[in-house]
Amino acid sequence: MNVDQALQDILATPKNIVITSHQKPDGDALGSSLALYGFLTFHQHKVDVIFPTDFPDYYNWMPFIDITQIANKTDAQKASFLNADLIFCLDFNSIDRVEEVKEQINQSKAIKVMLDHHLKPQLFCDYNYSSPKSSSTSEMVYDFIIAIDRDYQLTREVAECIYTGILTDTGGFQFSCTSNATHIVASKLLEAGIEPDIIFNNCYNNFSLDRLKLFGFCLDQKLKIIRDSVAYICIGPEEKKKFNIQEGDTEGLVNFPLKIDNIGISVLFKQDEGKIKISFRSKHQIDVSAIAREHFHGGGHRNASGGTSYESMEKTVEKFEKSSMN
Ligand SMILES: [Mn+2]
Repeated sequence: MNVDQALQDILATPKNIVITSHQKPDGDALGSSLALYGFLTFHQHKVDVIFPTDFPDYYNWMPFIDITQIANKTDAQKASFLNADLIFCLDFNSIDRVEEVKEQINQSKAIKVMLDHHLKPQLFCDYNYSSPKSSSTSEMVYDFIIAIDRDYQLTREVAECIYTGILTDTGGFQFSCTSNATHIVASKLLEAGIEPDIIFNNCYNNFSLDRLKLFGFCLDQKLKIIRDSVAYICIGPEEKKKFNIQEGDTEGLVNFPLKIDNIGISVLFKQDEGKIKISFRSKHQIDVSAIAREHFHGGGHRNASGGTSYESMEKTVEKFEKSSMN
């Protein structure tokens, strides 16, 4: 990665920095933010990590997780944004993904830096590092760190954060975004002393009994298959109540229908307050980001995207069935 010399010069002396990432932070949002936090605080910067909304409890084991803040519009937090010299925007490329801190970012005179790997970036920062070829923003943070400080000795904590982001965004090194470079970075992280089995268990083998039963129920009772190749699951208030669904509990469910040989697209529709949250997954060359972008106010990656619908569940599914025809 080529990091502009001007930005490197700015970072050469201690600064006030805010790091933020997208709503409902996932492993990559958390991993990239916390890795960058570890690196920047090592270089004596004063850093606040502020997420727009809360993250699932099963990430509570992550290094530095205790220093994170959730957006609350308190005076202290407003001051963090206003007094920041720099704001890092990680793992999102449109200001609409950070509704809860949008105003603070827009009002702040800080220099803004985007590090992101999603398609179709909106270049809303002063420095925009967009790399859709990278597996994850965490992999980009590794590149960023090395570009700025060749001699930096990767700590185990920072390595654990980067590995978490890479692991979760590649689905355990299985998605097409996993590259030669991804594995080289992973090898550096292993050299820094991370234990991959522990991180894997923390990220994936962490279900509550309710959550496992929810998965079983959805696959048994809610899975619909159309045209032999497209699968979808709808989750409404009933399931939410029955299985006591918590934030993050449906994470990963959308991947299961892809285990069927001839299924190329899998979608999860989840009723939220006043809207339906949609996750899209696909195999091979099938591009679900176009469906998400063109029909459901969303976007993302070719094989993994997200969107939102403000119509009823029935109408949303109908619209999806039509839009996925070609
Ligand atoms: Mn990501």
